[in-house]
Amino acid sequence: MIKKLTATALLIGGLTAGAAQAEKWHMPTPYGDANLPTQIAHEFAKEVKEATGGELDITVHSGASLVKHPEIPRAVKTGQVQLGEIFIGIMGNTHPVFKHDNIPFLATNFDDAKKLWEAAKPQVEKQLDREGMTLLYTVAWPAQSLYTKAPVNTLADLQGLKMRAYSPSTSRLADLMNTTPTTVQVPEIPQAFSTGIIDAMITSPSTGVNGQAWDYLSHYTDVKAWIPKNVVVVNKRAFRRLDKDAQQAILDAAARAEAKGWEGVRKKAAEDTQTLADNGIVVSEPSAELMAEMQKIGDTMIEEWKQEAPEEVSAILEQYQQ
Ligand code: PCA
Repeated sequence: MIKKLTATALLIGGLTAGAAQAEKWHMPTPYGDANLPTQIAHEFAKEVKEATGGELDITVHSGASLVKHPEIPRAVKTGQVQLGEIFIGIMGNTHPVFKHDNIPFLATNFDDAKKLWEAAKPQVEKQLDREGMTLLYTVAWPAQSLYTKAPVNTLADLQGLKMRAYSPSTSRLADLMNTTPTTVQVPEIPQAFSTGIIDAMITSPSTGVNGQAWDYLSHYTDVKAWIPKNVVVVNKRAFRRLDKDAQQAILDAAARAEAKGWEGVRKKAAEDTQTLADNGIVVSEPSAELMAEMQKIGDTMIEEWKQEAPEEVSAILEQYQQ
């Protein structure tokens, strides 16, 4: 434990094995080191270590190397690991409040996404707390757009295709688009395309660049349908066991991570869209017809979402639309 060891640990540190008193924490993350959220996770861990004089040493296990992504929420909840990073949308079946993150056309620019997050945050914190977890920070992804192997003018061009899904909401979206949802994790995207497991996906320019989308598809239609987020959560008991200084070090580093994420993602969105084009992908604006069709699906999904948890969802929507 870390309690009240600071002065002694620092003094003895020079003489004995140094980090002997340090508390070791493990932080699984879903995505690889090339991703902005993972880079921020590494910086977060480093800042906590520095601020606690090495007493709290967080190891980031990126790319789902320690815990598979769908299992990270449970690993943090049960205290198998002390903290972890999760794509909020994958918790959509745990409680509908997490679905605020993957609703098409509810928030499609970063200012709105931030506003939506502020509206959803109290509800999300409440649910996480019930699950034994405390929210530390979020990192947004660039807006989610459509990747295909042929141009798309209307939804009819997608009919019957196998569409990648990465959350309960995106499975539902694929259904409503008359495509077949297929769950594929990020590292498996290139192989899933080349073996015909999926024909299309909706994700960020960053994930397209990360997986070298130009190797297996040709068109990017910039529908900018929603702006999802990763959340970093800590096991409540593990956090409480820390002394006040260490807790504060975590909260301070988390606040910096949150600010860095919202700023960094804007730059990433522009850069990565350019990289797709530079590598030969046809980047185009969606047709008015495609947008109208997709927005209609978005409206349906908002209605369905409201019905799932009228009280919480209305609270989020009212706060957001204020
Ligand atoms: N990339 C991740 C989550 C959202 C994104 O842009 C993915 O495709 O799974």
